[in-house]
Amino acid sequence: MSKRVITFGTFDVFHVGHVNILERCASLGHTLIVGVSSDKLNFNKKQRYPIYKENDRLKIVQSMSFVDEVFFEESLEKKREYIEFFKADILAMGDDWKGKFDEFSDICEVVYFPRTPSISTTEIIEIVKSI
Ligand code: C2G
Repeated sequence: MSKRVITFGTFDVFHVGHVNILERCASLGHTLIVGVSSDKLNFNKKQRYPIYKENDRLKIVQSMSFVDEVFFEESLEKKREYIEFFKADILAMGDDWKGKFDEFSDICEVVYFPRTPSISTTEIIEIVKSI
């Protein structure tokens, strides 16, 4: 059966860990929908804006061959609405979120993939700062 997969993320300073998770998410179904968190959501969450602006982050994610649909995730509280609106059969995330989205297992399958080790946006920013 053809399945619709949804995932969420900031995807700031896009790196291979982001490619890997999107590739893994895509492998679960025939359509991959990605919610890219808005600049405002990030500011509210972390009191700082991402390095890349939301339109650029969205464009980078959209350009991946295995991504079919993108949208801005405006609120962390709207996951259920997004899952229902996009008719997702599966919600897939990296395992730093393990258990956090199990509440949605009444409307879709919830899958967590292992994170790619030794790379993160925070680490890249720290390395660049120290050069
Ligand atoms: N990721 C990964 N391996 C890494 C880094 C990130 O698998 N080395 C995954 C994360 O687990 C996540 C996705 O890449 O599934 C996006 O990560 P971030 O850009 O850090 O986004 P995040 O802060 O997790 O935002 O509603 C939830 C938020 O929008 C998620």
